[in-house]
Amino acid sequence: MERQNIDLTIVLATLNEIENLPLLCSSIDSILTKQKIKYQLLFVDDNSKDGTREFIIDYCNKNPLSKYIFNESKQSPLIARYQGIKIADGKYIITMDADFQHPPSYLMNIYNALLKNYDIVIASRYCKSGSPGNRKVVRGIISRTATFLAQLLLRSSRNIKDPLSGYFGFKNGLKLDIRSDWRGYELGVFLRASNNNLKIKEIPYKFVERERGKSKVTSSPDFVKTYMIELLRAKKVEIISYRQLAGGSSRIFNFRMSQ
Ligand SMILES: Nc1nc2c(ncn2[C@@H]2O[C@H](COP(=O)(O)OP(=O)(O)O)[C@@H](O)[C@H]2O)c(=O)[nH]1
Ligand SMILES: [Mg+2]
Repeated sequence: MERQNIDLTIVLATLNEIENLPLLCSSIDSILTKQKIKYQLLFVDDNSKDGTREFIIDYCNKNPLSKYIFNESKQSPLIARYQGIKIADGKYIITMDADFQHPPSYLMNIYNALLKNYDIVIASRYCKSGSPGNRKVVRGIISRTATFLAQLLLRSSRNIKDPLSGYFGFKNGLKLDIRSDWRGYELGVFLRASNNNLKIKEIPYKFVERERGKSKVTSSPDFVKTYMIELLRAKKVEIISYRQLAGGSSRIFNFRMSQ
């Protein structure tokens, strides 16, 4: 498939999202079709058992630009998104959650900002006019603490108000240093750590609570441990990336995004 013919790829990591996915896809379809954007949905599913896979197969049969990867065991949102990005055909890529916590009504704001020549456009809960919504106090504390740690540790995330937003778009072809055996959640952190001198914009959005289906990430028992390891890995990626800018080289990664 000729990548340049497709304007936009939307990468959706899914794990048992049958209560949300059909509705989400039709909402995305109606927004992007109205705007005459040539797009593909790219699903990466980790062995859902609730009918999500059957829906994805049916959707891709009806929408031949769209495609999917089915993993036979649970990977993680980080790796699922990474796998999707590697085979994305769009000139631009947007990653979003499949549970409506990232409302599709902001897709065009992200896409239009990308067209203004930004490398990355982040839908941000914490920039002016953005909002984290009515989340539970505990979830708010976890999110703010995790955000603070990313800003503290990573130079490439320091000036980003919402460095852990999973709702963001970027130009296809940016470098992305991740190992396929890493587990984690925050692809945006690695994307910024892998590249230097990116033009980044944050645009406001209102995060909403999940209404259907179950959260898997924040409720997972090893969430904190996995996130801390992930941050340290991103730090290493960042150090190597800055070192390369200064003239060195490294070969620790077992695969890289191709242009
Ligand atoms: N492929 C894949 N998708 C996942 C996995 N865990 C969560 N997701 C998807 O990633 C998105 C965010 O997950 P969610 O559990 O809602 O995260 P939370 O809102 O931070 O608790 C949703 O679209 C999930 O279906 C996973 O292990 N593999
Ligand atoms: Mg969620």
